[in-house]
Amino acid sequence: MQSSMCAMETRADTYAAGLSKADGTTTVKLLESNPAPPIRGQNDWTLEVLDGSGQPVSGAKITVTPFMPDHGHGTTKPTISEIGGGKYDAAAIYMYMPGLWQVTVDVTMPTGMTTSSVKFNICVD
Ligand SMILES: [Cu+2]
Repeated sequence: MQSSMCAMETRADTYAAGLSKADGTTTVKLLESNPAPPIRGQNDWTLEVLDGSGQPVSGAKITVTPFMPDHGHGTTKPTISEIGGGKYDAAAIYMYMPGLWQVTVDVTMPTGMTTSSVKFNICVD
């Protein structure tokens, strides 16, 4: 019998394209995961950064840090590149173990003055 650990994981977000997280006036949207929903293994995410007026933010500095809170470890570092129009590609998000991954997105605004941090809680089987 197949069992899904994630079906029981109440801490996880339900993945949907456009999943949105906010910290203060900054919003980060997970526009798309490839594959969708995210899988155990390699994932590529398209993120969008919006300011307090809902305007896309170009030229932000982004870091993406996956971490397994139950095991106290991370993984390899994703590769970030700016697409334009407030969109950013986070490639090689390598969630190599089944379970809950906290994927933290840290954003430094182009002015360098404002930093924000959001977490996407993703379970992979
Ligand atoms: Cu682990």
